[in-house]
Amino acid sequence: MPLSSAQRYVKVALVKCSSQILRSMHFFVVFSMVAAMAQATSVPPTAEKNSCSGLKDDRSILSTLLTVTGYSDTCVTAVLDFCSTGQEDSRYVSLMEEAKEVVQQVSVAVNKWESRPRHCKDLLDSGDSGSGLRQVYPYPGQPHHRVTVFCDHTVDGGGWTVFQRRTSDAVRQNFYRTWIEYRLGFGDLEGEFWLGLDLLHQLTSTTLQQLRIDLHDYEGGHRWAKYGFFHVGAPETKFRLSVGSYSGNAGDSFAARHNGMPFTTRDADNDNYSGGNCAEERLGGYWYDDCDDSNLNGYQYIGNDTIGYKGITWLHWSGATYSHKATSMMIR
Ligand SMILES: [Ca+2]
Repeated sequence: MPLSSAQRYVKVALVKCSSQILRSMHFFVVFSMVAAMAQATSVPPTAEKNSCSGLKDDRSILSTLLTVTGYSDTCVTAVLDFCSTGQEDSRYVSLMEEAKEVVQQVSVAVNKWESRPRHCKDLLDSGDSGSGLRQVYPYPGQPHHRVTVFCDHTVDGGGWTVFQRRTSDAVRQNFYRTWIEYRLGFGDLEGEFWLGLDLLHQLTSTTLQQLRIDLHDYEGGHRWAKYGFFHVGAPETKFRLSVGSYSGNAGDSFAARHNGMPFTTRDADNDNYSGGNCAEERLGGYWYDDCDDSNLNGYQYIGNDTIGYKGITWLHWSGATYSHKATSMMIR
């Protein structure tokens, strides 16, 4: 249905107001919202003279929505006040043309941004089935903020973004690290590494993610654990772990004990162990309880060559005194 002159003016004026936030998604959202509202309340051309009545009725809702979405009070008031002035819209024809152009440009930019891969599953879906280092854009509203991740398309259908890996390669990483190191990540993405809690929070916050953990022992054994839900909380929650819905053949040494726990490092004790710091006890950084059923960031002892609990352990497969040869943790 055609838009009334007042509704067209509101749209045009909002476009002009929007230069302050043109680079954000807000613009597109608001424009769509206003267009939808205008459409819902649009009237036949013959009724244009009284066309403000619908907007007047919706004024408080519209005003709240626009303010919350990022427009200034002044801007919103000016646009909505138009309805009570009875001005004709003929003087805004060129503005309308300009607005159309801006909207076109924004639509193109938004579509381009939305088609960028957020993680490895997006890359796989777009036809890139090669495993290895790839660039992704996981930050909503920051279309130029790219990060490098390691994609694994060799396991369980592929599309996995790896965030932790232990290997038995000659070059080993130290995993007994500080809070800031676990936040920012460390190591070699093609060898041993921890991707970083900040990024992990981001990667698990935009869409529902599964977690897959693979474990290898020194005798050629391989087992896995998969979780239907995995989320890492914001920094304010100390990167609290939400994980559940186990399947696999390694046993659940992760969700049952560690779900709901904040992260702990040797310099940031957020665990449930009143006798000390689990990160110091277990030589790693993890979502320790008091302390753990698994310790995938523990010290790289070899097999049974450990005094217990300090190695790369997974209680329900190999007990507390066996340290694994290789592990990976990845999301999809
Ligand atoms: Ca403690």
